[in-house]
Amino acid sequence: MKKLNCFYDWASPRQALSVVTEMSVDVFEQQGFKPFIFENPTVSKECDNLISILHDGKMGHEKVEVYVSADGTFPGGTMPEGQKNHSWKSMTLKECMQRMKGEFGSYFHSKHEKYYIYQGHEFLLTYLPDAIDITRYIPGGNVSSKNFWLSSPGNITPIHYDMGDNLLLQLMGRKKVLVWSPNNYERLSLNPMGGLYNRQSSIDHSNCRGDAEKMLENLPVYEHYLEAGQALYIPFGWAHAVQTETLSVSVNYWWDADFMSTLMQTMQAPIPAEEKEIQIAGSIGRVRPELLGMLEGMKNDGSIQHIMDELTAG
Ligand SMILES: O=C(O)CCC(=O)C(=O)O
Repeated sequence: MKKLNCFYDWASPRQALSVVTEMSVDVFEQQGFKPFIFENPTVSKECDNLISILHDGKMGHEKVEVYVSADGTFPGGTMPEGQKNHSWKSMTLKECMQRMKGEFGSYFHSKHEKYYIYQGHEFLLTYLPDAIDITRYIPGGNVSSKNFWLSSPGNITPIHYDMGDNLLLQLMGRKKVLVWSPNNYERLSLNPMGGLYNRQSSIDHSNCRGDAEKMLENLPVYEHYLEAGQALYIPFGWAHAVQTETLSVSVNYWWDADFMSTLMQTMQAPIPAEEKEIQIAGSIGRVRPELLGMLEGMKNDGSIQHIMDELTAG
């Protein structure tokens, strides 16, 4: 596993995330729409019984789609047809747990393969205690999807960004999470939306002595070990990578980023034009490479000034 993990070791300098214990919809704004941790003791208490919920009774008999990886990595996005290292397989949750523990029924790719209930369907959340539901804190309340994640130690979700704001809530076990600001798109070599490897980094993290080291060293990164009862806010467009440290259950909630209104507010804010794209990328964190390119073009041809004049008129 050491070989696959190397990019986690090199990313630096590490920054700590701020932790809030009192949550409300206003906290996102107070935190400048940057990533932060919400720590909730009620949730961790509720999670004490989770392992028996997963093993026993009806939940264990539910059929789930399991993401199977021959190399321990679990990339999302659109991958080429015929990917030999990755596939999806139907099985019960109980069988998935048995496979995670090494009690195989039959092999899929290799005896080293790993399993992930990856973005598992939201009906699985109905088995979980009501008290874990933190969607009441989501600004606007427009949750676009709720997902269930069951992962064994060593699984890696490589560097990528998502299309919405996200709360990733840890219910059991521990995950190591790295989060990069949108200022670092180029250094992270992120593929654009749509097309192959949609929003995934093309850094070959299995090539430890090559690209990964060069591209990630000296790149500031937020690092956090997400423990049961903690939720991580990942704003739209912030790249992240996750390594499961111990048998882990998480849920996540994606909601629509209020992207256009944030962009408008930033464009109208009384700051010099040349600082605007830094503001958008850095403090607000809702930007993507296409947008930076567009803003750059608009700055050069003076059209941002024209739009700002129109927006602020009257
Ligand atoms: O927990 C993981 O392995 C990946 C989670 C993730 O990428 C997300 O919530 O966007």
